[in-house]
Amino acid sequence: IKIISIPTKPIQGQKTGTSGLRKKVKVFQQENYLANWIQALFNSLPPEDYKNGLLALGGDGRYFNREAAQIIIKIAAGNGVGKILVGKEGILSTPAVSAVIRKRKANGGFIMSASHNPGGPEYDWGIKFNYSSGQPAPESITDKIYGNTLSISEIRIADIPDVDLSNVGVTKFGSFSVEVIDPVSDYLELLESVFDFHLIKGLISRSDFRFIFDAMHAVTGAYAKPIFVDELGASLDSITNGIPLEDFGHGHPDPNLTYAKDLVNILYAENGPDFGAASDGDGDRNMILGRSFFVTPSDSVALIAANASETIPYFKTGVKGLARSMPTSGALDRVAQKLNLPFFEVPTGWKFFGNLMDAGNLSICGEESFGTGSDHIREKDGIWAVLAWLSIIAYRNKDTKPGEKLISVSDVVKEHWATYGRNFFSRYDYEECESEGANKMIEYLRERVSKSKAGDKYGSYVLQFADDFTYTDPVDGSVVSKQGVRFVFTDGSRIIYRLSGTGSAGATVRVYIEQFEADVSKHDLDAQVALKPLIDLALSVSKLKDFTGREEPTVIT
Ligand code: VG1
Ligand code: CO
Repeated sequence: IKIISIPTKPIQGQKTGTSGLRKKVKVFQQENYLANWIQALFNSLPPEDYKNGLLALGGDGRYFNREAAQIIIKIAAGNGVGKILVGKEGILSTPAVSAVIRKRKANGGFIMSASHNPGGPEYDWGIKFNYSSGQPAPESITDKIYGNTLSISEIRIADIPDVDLSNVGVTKFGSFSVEVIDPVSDYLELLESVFDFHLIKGLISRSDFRFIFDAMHAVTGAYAKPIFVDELGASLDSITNGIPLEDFGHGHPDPNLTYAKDLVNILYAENGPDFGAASDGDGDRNMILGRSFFVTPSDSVALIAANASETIPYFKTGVKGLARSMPTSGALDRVAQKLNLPFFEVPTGWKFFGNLMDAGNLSICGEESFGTGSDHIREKDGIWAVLAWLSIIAYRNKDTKPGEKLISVSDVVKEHWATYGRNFFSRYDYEECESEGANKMIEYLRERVSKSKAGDKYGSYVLQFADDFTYTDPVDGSVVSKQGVRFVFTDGSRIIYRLSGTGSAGATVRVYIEQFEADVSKHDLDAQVALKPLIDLALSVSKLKDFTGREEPTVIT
């Protein structure tokens, strides 16, 4: 094939955030913006990681993916990649890309998504690169890519026509080829090896169990019918917003109490379904609801961990270890302690779990931000989490006869709290604040941290320590700092402040609040009520209103 060299100039600001490079579509549409980043990536990888190699490519179906896919294919060919596996119509969820990379032993893969951020010409686009184990590229690589975007002078692109992505099959261009694959089959095959589909099917087909899944017009729309309906026997009308759309039907594809309000209303209506779930833009997040009951993600991962070896065949041989991101509540810590399992606390973002998994130290992990997963792949996995929950409910109801009351999602969670205690948790998001005020607030908090000492009084709370979280990777020794300011009190309560690394405009301030409660008689309290004193403290300690000018958060989870 003929390779053309196109001269180019560095573009500022192409630094990767928590999960890939995310900007407004309009930014990516600037001349060479995406091409520069892709070429900088190839300039950053050792040649043996891609020359004549195999890469995967897919995305969540959002606006600009079609153009982007062609650009990526041509630059990959121009840099000597041997073959690219692309999901049909460019569709592959984030967990499916991870699964495909692992199964096909690819050198890596691209994910075209800005995840839970809205899509469409006026909204967001994003790109992420995953490595050969299927995990998001580590910071050592993304830092290199950023460095190369600042010195780039040439893009190497293959002179080939656009590739038709609408039919499964192989197209050859000399030594380079593109294989369009079914987005579902490799992923489904993996899930079938992880879960007992027969057990889950038994639950879903019960007439006294009603299930609903909201795909939010995002990528899991392509997976929901093949998996829940065709394989597990759910009815077709149990899938809502099941068609992936380029703008997610004007929605904000983030499965939480604010942006998945329609689903929440259905579950909280009188005589609502028994089980509800939703997933985000790229299919790696999940929200789990019971009838009139919300499972906070920090509890979800703890509960899955506590029940995994009994209810999920993949974990029958044992769970190697557990991990959570730093702001995620300590509910999982208690399970690790009780089950005597290795436990890890990592910075926000899935990339930090992969090393622990590759080293064989970690099986199940999660984040408070609706991300849950395991070492079956190296990304969080929305449908995996839904199947894990269905497995638990199915297992617990193995012997529930027709006509008897089913053991519900809320029964299972309350029982878990009674055993382990309840970690009340809430997150307040202040989206699209002025960057200046938000940065100043974090500076101010860092200053407070440096002046604080154990024993300081904060209202009725006594400080155990305050810091800005630093993580040393136990596998490769790499260190990341400034991962979130935390105030930890002697009773285990915590207040944490971070700025989001996934936004595309202004700054999003996240405040995480957590308090442990052992007393069962208090477990039924609403989290907002139970946490009120600590939330007030969090707002006053940070002077958040003064710095951001915000009276109320945009999202509460
Ligand atoms: C957020 C979440 C984080 C998650 C990340 C990617 O990051 O807090 O837990 O891993 O999004 O999720 P931040 O930096 O905005 O807080 V996804 O589903 O957008 O890829
Ligand atoms: Co996502």
